[in-house]
Amino acid sequence: MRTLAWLLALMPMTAYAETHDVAMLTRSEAGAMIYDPPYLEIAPGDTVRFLPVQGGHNAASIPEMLPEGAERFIGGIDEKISVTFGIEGRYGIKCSPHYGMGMVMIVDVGEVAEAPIPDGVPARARERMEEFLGQ
Ligand SMILES: [Cu+2]
Repeated sequence: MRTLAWLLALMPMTAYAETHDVAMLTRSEAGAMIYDPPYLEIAPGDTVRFLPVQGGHNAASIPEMLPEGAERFIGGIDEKISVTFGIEGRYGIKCSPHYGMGMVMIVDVGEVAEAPIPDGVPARARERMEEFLGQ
C-alpha cells in the first residue's frame, strides 16, 4: 500500500490533452479523396490537426452532424487547421469540394450514443461513414 501511494503521488495531477494528426489526401493506398485516418475516437479537450498533405482539400464541420453547443468550423482549401473538441458527441467532417465524392470523416469525442447518419448526407459520404463505423 505504501508503494502504491508513493507511485500515485508521482503521477501528474492532470491528464494532458492529446493532438491527433489527420492527412487530407487526393489518392493513397486506402482510396481516393480521403482523410487518413477517416475515424477517430478522442477525449474531450483533444485537438485534431488537419494537414493538407496533398492539394485541393479542406476540413469543415457538417452542420447536421455537430453536437449541440459545439461551434462550426471551416478551413480554407489547403489550409492547415487545428480544432480542439471540447464538447462530447459525434462530429461529421467534410471536404467542401469533395463532399459528394465521399471525402468525409467522423470524430467521436468522449461517450457517443449510437445515432443514425442524418438524411442530408450525400450517398457516397454516407457509405463511407457506414464503413468507418462498421454499420
Ligand atoms: Cu477534398
